[in-house]
Amino acid sequence: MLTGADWWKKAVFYQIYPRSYMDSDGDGIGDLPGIIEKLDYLNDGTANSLGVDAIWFSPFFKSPEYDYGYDIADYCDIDPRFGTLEDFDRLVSEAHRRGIRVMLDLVVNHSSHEHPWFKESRSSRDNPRRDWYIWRDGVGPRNRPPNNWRNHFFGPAWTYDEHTEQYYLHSFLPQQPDLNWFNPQVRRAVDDVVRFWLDRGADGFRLDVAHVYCKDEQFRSNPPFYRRPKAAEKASIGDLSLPVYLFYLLGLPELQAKLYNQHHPETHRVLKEFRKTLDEYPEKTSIGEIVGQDPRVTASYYGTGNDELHMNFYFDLTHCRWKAGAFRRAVERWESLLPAEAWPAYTFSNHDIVRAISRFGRGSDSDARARLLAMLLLTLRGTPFIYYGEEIGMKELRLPRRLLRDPVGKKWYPFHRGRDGCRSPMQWKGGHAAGFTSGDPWLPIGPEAERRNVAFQDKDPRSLLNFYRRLIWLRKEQPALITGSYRSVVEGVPGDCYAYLREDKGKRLLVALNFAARRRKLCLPPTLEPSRLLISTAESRTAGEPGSPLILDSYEGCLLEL
Ligand code: TEU
Repeated sequence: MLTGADWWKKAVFYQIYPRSYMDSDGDGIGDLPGIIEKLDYLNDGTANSLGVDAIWFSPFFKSPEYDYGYDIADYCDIDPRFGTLEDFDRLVSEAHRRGIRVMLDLVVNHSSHEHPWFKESRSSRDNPRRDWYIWRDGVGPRNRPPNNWRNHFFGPAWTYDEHTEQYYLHSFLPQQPDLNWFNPQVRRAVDDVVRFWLDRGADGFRLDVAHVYCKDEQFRSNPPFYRRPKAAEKASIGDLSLPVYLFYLLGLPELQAKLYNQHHPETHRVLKEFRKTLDEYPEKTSIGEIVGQDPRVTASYYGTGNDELHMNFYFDLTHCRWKAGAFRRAVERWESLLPAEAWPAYTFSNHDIVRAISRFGRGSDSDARARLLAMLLLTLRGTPFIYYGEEIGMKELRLPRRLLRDPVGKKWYPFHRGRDGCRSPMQWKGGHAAGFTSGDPWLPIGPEAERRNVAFQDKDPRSLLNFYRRLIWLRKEQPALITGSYRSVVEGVPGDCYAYLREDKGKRLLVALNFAARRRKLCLPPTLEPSRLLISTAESRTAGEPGSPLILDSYEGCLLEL
């Protein structure tokens, strides 16, 4: 197991969506015993396994599943669909035995409306837990919601409760009431939850929508989207994919600039307290899901002097157009904005967005592009997060409306099919339900499962899976890829290629990525002449002599020693 206070900087993380990973009891829903069965696949200590060092689990706590686990009804228990606390303990010890750390999803902007805290809170206006959530009177003769805030999925952020004749706030579904982070008792209760899991062996947390915790205390209405403050560091139009740019520009789906219901300064104080608790325990870590239009704001969640979150996702990279320069500029922007001691984290996929291979892929180019992205992800300076199935090139599942499970998809279909498409069951082998369950899987199996599965790719040395394995194990032996500095190389590099140096104690590695569908020649300056090829995405190229000038095949990426 990676040890030391900085283990997470050296680690490769893997995200599991527990509902969809492995079902051990045939009910069509993945579970903890199923995950335990697959831990050897993730890391058995040899290069035959994927070699990941940590898993982030999307929530498996007690939940009525209006938002599939992101609505929690008991923070300190496992949902019976997934198993028991004993299964959790076994998961931790079996994972640790294999050198795999365990990261839990902390979803505390809101709870489920079925959480006992909320049930008490809504029971009467003078209940001691009333102020644990955010209750306001309606306004005007027509008893309108307290302000114009919209929730992040669809519709108003306020729901009227007939029983006590007040509105409560929910930044997501009405079944996800927001906790009141200005209440010190709430902070203590969440701190207890954090300690409960740390004491039970968890190695850290991913913080769900941490930028939303605290809201304007005066509950001012948000301005319309066209009056949004200018974000000086926003990625240029050319660098973001068009839908994402429009999403930002129009403040979709709310058509408002979320000025007063996110990124409140008090949230930073909350996160500093959270960090103090983590620091009482040895070797713990955290990563924030901070969504913001301005990367300077996202960067601020590292705190001052690294006293907030250990890492924050940088989603700009996820939303780039397929252009070498767009990726390069996005990385450079993040590198230049981060405080010196802040550690980047990168990902291309998660349970909320279209799978990268389908988002970036074009027809028959998809697999080559997926390999290139793998090389980028695993060679940048920062901690890589792989989403389950990414390593076998699982593609987005496209569902008709009647089969959608995600409330976001049901609402926005056909403009947005929701998030079911990236949550389809892990594809283990050919045949029934891709080996995920002996029963009926809760979501259909993704496309091309007969070859996009673990068993099939395990046997093929040229498969994407084996490429991931080689790259991950190679990374472990190259300190320059982990602690080394990052520097873009532009001289002699064509515009549709992206190259960078990773340097550590005199050891210099060059990463050269060709984003074009055609061959490209790199005329590198003599000081950057590669001497040895470590690995290429193209199986036709064998390790060793790099050749000069360096010619990259279509979508080829090379990792070279200088
Ligand atoms: O996501 C927050 C978030 O902003 C995105 O969900 C986004 O709004 C959405 O995908 C638009 O389609 C986190 C979790 O990752 C997500 O799964 C939860 O649904 C959400 O918080 C609420 O807990």
